[in-house]
Amino acid sequence: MAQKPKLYYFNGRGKMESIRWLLAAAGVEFEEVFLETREQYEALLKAEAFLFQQVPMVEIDGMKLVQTKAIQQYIAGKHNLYGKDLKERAIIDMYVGGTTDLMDIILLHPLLLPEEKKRHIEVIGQKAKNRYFPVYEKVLQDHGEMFLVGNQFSWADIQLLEAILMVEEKCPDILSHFPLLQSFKKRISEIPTIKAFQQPGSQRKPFPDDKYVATVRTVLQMYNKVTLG
Ligand SMILES: N[C@@H](CCC(=O)N[C@@H](CS)C(=O)NCC(=O)O)C(=O)O
Repeated sequence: MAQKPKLYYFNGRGKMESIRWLLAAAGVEFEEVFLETREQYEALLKAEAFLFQQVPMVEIDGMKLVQTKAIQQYIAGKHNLYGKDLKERAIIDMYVGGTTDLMDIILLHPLLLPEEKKRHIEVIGQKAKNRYFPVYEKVLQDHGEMFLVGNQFSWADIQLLEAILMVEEKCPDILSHFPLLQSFKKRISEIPTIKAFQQPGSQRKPFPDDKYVATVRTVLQMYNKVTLG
């Protein structure tokens, strides 16, 4: 039996969460190694576990894969979540690029100074409402299928659902202007593997708290302030 993929990251969302979503949606069981201390991270660096001295790293099929996008493309391709041809893959990459950009804005949130967080939530809501969600609403309207690309469930659908849920955590009414995204969310959430990943006790991670931020800062020796500028 093939070994389960092993994910090396912090015990929190960050750049690994979309990889967890992808594996979970594909119905793949995985193991996790959580970085908790500087010593553990340095030992892994010394063992040359991470090609560019960075995580996420995923041990899968005899490889130690790094670079989030490369990891996702491999998993999506392997599990038939990456379109039927080169054109569909390009469109999936484009849609995933949009949701990644939106989620990258949200990833900053826990690192910001407390006095900047309220303004940042407004930025998240405004970017979702005015830039990203209208695009996916229009795609669903024009394309007229159950899924974003072709007529087949793909990585683009998984990541759009993840992005919707992330924005809703900070801006609960965000979908009120997007009826097709509302039905999309409902439909995709019903897919059994996705439903299971949203149940308590799954390997899905909660919104980062102060403890998570402190661990990341200690392990990476990252003591700089992050501000909205
Ligand atoms: N381009 C990489 C960036 C990975 C990255 O920035 N990882 C951070 C943690 S989320 C890290 O390991 N930082 C340590 C460092 O850069 O020295 C990817 O997309 O995976």
